[in-house]
Formats: sequence, C-alpha cells, structure tokens
Amino acid sequence: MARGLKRLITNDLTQRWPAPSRVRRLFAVLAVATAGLIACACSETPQTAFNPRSEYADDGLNLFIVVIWFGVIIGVLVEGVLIWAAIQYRRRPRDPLPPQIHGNTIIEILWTTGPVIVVGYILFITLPVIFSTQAPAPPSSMDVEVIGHQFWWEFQYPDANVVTANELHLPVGQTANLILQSDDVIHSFWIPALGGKRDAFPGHTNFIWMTPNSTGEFPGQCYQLCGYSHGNMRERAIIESPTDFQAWLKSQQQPVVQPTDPTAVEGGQLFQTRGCAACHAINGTPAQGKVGPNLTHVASRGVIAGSVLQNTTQDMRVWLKDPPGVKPGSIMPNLSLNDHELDVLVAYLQSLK
Ligand code: HEC
Ligand SMILES: [Cu+2]
Repeated sequence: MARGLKRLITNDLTQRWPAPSRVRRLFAVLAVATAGLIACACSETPQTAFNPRSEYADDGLNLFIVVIWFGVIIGVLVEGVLIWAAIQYRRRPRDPLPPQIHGNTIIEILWTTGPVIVVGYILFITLPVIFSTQAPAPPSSMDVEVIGHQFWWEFQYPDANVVTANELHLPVGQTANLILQSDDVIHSFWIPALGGKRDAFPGHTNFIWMTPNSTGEFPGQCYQLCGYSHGNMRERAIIESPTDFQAWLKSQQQPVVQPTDPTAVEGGQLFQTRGCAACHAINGTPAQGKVGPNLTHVASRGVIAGSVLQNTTQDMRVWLKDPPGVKPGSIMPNLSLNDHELDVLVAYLQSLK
C-alpha cells in the first residue's frame, strides 16, 4: 500500500502496483468493514421514518425510496464505469502517449439530458406531495395546539379543555391538525412515524396534519437546535383506539385528585409554598404558573421532563433533586430540596392521577 502511495506521490509510473496478495487483503478489510456497517443497522430503532404510520409518512417514504433507487443505480453505473476505465486504460510501463482528444458532443448531450430527465422526474413526483402536505387541514380534523418550550412540548386540546405535556395522545383513523407555536425560541416538531418535521416559531403559527393509521407509541424529538438541552427535548405520540382516546380525554378532564395520604397531603402544601406554584399549574389549586408543564394529572403520564425520564418514584426524585443535573440548562432550577421535602413532594405528585 505504502509503495502504491509513494508511487502516486512521486508519479513514478515505472514501478508496479502492490502485489496481488495486498490488494486481496485490502478487499478483505473493506468487506469486513461493510459487513460491520450493515450489521449496525440491524438493532432496534423505533425512532425511524422507515416505519410509517400515517399517509403523510407513507408519502415521504415512497419519495425517499424512489430517490434512493435512482441514487443507487446511477452511483453503481458511474462508479462501475470509472473503476473499469481506470483499470482497463491504466498506464503500463513504456506505453506510448494515448491519442489526445477534446470533447465528445454525443457524450456531453447524454450526460446533460440524463440528469435533467431524472431530476425532472423527481420534481414531478415530489411537487404533489409538497402541495398536499402544505395544504390546510380538512375541516373535519381534530385541532391540537402544540407549544414548544425549552426543553419540553406542551399539548393542548382546546375543544376538550385539556392540557398535557410530553405525550401526544391521538385517536387512530382521525385526522389531527397540529397547530405549532413556541413559547421561546424556534423548535421543530418531529415524530418520524407520523410524517415530516415542521418548525414551531414564537409569534407565528405553523401547522402540520396527518391521519395516524395504527395504534402504538412512537418516539420523536425536537429537530431544531434550541439551547443547551435541545438533545433532551423528546416527545412521544400515543396512538389509541377512539374509545381509549375518549377515555383518556375524560380522565384528563377530571378535577384534580385531593390526596388523603398524610405524606401526600404534606407534599401538596409544600408544593404551594416551596416556589413550585410560580411555574406550574395544578387546576383547582392556587398554583397557576405557566412556565413549566401543567401537573394536574402528571401521574397519568408515562414519562416526564421532555420524555427523558420515566415517571417512576426513583426518576421523579432524581428530577426534583437536581433538574439541571438531568438536563443541562433546564429552566427548572435546583431548589435544594432536602430528603424529607423530596419524599413528600414525590408522594404528592404520584397521587395526581
Ligand atoms: C422557575 C420555574 C420552575 C420552578 C420554580 C419549578 N419548576 Fe418544575 N419545571 C419547570 C420547567 C420549565 C419544567 C420542564 C423542564 C424540562 O422538561 O426541560 C419543569 C418540570 C417539572 C416536572 C416534570 C413534569 C413533566 O410532565 O415533564 C415536575 C414533576 C416538576 N417540574 C415539579 C416541580 C416541583 C415539585 C417544584 C417545586 C419544588 C418545581 N417543579 C419548581 C419549571 C419550574
Ligand atoms: Cu427544541
């Protein structure tokens, strides 16, 4: 190999290429590396656009596959001809200078019109998808207000008067019109299984709509660099049967649970006096803060803190103890809660079903 390089650098074309055994070794290394790369693609990757669950996601994937196949065919053709020409017409020792030519009209016409036809075809199939996915949502769709915050997503169901965070519940088979806004900087909403990405701006309303076609939980994440914990700004879509969705909406409309367990009662009092109420709302209590997620039914969520923690006793405690330790740059500060305060607050929050 080194000899081959030296030969290239010094342009000493009289030396021979490396012995065939070295070439074979190089190919073996390349083959192992390729196999390794392919094997990497076998692990479980739920956050993928290759598992479309809405007509929007189907359209995107179909376009992608057409473009990829064009790329593969053209890539193999061009590289194949290139490698073949390089080997077939390589300079051999003491070869005379080959005939010197300039330009070839037929070839130039071919390699100009070929790409124009391919790109024209891609444009032809892409434009209708751009127009259909940018069009306003059909009037029968269900509105959900999606608000980006550093570093979590808020979901409001205006018709049902429900507010939640991190988990977007949608009924299967019903078109959802997501009305996107931001409370601070630019974020971008993206759940690959449901469709493309779309930015959420402060002071400007965007929308994205799709009809989920199967039930399940599908992860996503903010796709616009929005601050220190941008990478910790995740979300998930929970697609349910219409009955399950209605039941969920109903449970979210219930008035807040009044705890009876003395530990939770103490936690409820502490919540109002320990600064939490300045940033969080719990409907039906004096807490009406709007900086952080609405906690009225926080115990009914599977994940917290922008979906980076599970909603378990342990994770909740980890979060309350040191939010910026979990999410650098978190707007919720470290409130230096002591062990007892942590115990009673966790007990209270876990009672808020
Ligand atoms: C300065 C405002 C502020 C204060 C004070 C505050 N929080 Fe928060 N809280 C937030 C923000 C913002 C988030 C979202 C953080 C994120 O995910 O990046 C949050 C997240 C949470 C969450 C996770 C909720 C979810 O659904 O993701 C809980 C639980 C919580 N806070 C409880 C408390 C408690 C209990 C207190 C009082 C001890 C408190 N917070 C004080 C701003 C605040
Ligand atoms: Cu963001």
